[in-house]
Amino acid sequence: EPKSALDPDEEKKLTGDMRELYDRLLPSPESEARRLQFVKKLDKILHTEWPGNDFTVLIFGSSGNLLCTNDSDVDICIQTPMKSLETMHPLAEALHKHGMEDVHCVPGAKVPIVKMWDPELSLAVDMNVNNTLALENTRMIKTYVQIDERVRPLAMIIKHWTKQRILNDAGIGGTLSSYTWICMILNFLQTRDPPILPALHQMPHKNYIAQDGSESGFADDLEVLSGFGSKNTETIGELLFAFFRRYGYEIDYAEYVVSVRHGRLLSRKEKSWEITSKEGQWRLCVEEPFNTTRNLGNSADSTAFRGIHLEIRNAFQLISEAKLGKCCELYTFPP
Ligand code: 3AT
Ligand code: MG
Repeated sequence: EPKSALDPDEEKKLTGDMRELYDRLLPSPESEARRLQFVKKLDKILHTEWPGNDFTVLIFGSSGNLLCTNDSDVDICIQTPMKSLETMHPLAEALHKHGMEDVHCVPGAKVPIVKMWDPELSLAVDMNVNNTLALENTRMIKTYVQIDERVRPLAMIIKHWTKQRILNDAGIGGTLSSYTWICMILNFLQTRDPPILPALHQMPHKNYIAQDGSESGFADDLEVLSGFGSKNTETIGELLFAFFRRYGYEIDYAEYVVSVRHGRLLSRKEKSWEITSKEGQWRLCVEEPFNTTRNLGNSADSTAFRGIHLEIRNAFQLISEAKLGKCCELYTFPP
């Protein structure tokens, strides 16, 4: 019963509105410059505090994968042989001393991180030491974004929608991280007919052994990859409509696992992620592309996911009437 396609004039309006919103979401050169300035500043702080040590400051997350907006945080990984920094406390102290505000360690996180606010550059920063895993998934996302020009506007708009509706806080909110949403978008584009994105892990590539010993690697030669989706002529408006239709009505969450690594849906059976409790069928399953035993959907329990699913259906309804503005309206707690 959900509408199967947009009317041509609605499609035109929606695509036009998306172009306009996308232009507003793109980070300004000034905001990009502030991010780079922060890297330089941090490098200087590290060398002042611990002279004679080796440090490499690397950007990952949305500041490195082409999907950030002006107000995205900066995700930073410090690579150093100085093991004592891995506890994060000396680092937090030093950063506070150099004018960072609201510096605090996040103990519950899977990887220890320090969060802070730089008042001089107006930047929120998440920082870790020697956790290089996320650098590879950042590079993977960036590669996918560069393959087809529809990926960036579509993903930035869907991310914007998740933020407005408060659906992207894997920590406190019990919803889904930006990274999980991005994997859902990539898999959606891999499974269009004809596909817009390939499965990079399934194409010939050089192997790469990550620092934790796990084998990773994916095809990354853009000369070969760009133009992959050109047989598909869908517009970004049609794709946004189809995205909400897919996750709102088409996927049987009791049966399937979203897999970017394989570029298709896997059955829960072939992953051995079968439902063990009644509650389990309502969980979203998204395979982490590098560490495939991890389910990125786990951050939302069944109740939280039911709420997310309702938000997706609500978005579908509004998008099927080409109401992009209404769809991306800020969530306010019901009075
Ligand atoms: P925002 O623009 O900040 O919302 P982001 O892509 O930077 O989007 P996050 O700040 O939530 O997303 O996360 C920063 C990076 O950390 C993104 C990804 O490279 C990595 N990451 C986040 N969650 C996971 C996860 N569950 N497993 C592996 N890597 C992750
Ligand atoms: Mg980020």
